[in-house]
Amino acid sequence: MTAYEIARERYAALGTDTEKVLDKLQDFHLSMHCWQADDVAGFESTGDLTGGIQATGNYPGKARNIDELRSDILKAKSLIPGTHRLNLHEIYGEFGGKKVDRDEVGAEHFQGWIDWGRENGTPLDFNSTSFSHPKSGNLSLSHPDKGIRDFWVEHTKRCRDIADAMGKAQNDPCIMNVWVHDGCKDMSVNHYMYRAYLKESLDRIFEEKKGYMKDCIEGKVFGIGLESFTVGSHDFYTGYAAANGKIPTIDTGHYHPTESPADKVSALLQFVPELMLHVSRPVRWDSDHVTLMDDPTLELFAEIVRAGAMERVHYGLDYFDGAINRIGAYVIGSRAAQKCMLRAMLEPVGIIRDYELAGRTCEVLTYLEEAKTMPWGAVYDEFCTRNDVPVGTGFLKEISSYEKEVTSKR
Ligand code: RNT
Ligand code: ZN
Repeated sequence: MTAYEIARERYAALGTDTEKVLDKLQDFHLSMHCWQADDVAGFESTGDLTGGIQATGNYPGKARNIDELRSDILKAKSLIPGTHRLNLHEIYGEFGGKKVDRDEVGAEHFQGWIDWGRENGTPLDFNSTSFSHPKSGNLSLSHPDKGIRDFWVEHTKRCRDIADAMGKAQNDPCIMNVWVHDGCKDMSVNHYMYRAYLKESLDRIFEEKKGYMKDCIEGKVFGIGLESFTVGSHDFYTGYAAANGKIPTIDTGHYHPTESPADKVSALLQFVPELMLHVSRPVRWDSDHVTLMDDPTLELFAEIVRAGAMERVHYGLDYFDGAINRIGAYVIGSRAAQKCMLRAMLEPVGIIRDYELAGRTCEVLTYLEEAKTMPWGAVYDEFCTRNDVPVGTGFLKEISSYEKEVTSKR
């Protein structure tokens, strides 16, 4: 008997059909973030990354242009089982060496990506980009100066047009995220005014109904350099999403350290249609370390499956570690997210639910503990084999030869 066959029997004894789970895992698509490949630099300018976020590390070989980025992403995808989406930011457009300001961008700058997505079986998602720009400052959509607000409203509206064009071309809605860094470094007394401006800007942005894209909005506890106040806090966006039928984005790095992102799932889904995830790994702050199969991520995916909400969630990744091999970062993080989803789907939740309802806490804990050491690893290995990608640490060899032949020469 193979390790998988043994695993299949052991799970069957708990009422879980691993074949069905493998089919569902095949249907589980991550939205891989394009920005791990180049530390969120983009192709617009060579300027610094500003606006509440920071990439650290100087590992050699980051992608310097669109061809390198595409090649790196395809390499990473070849080592990740299943089929996945690509999440682009506006600053990754094809600007052909011309200066295209953020309020001038259009779908034509993403036609190359749309074609690439089609050729490579990779649906696209999208993000407006309000950071790393001379007009960003500390405030963008909530700036008291109407001219600055108008500029960012125009940018974000154009991004929705681009997302709509992507969704139409791929015949699959493009999920567009709006995250703005707006906040204050120090004491401030105009909080109500900033939030009223943000609300008004969002109302203007979302005025036009779109058929092929979905809007999501991402809150945050604080941004680096903007520690004292965040205009787009979680309360703000939860209220906005619930009132307007928008999708909240749960970025796992965006909460107080002891707050559980997993606990948001069953609460938010009572009031909003869907959720977007930005799966990340905060180490002491929103440091965007590579996603691992750690407890908070396991819990997040378990909560989604227990809520029966797999189809109501979009699974974006959002980390950018410049300190390690960037292809490896994609592969490790994507595989970790898949393992969390796999373990969630393998959980013998039917049995545990019944025990819980019967007040049998001892049995509940016993089954939850046993689930941790069940042979889920053999099921994941089987998934890799069926998808023709290296099992276990096998992908490392591929990554080091790509490093030797490609990225180290940059
Ligand atoms: C920042 C947000 C945001 C960005 C990306 C690049 O804290 O998480 O999602 O990381 O848009
Ligand atoms: Zn995020």
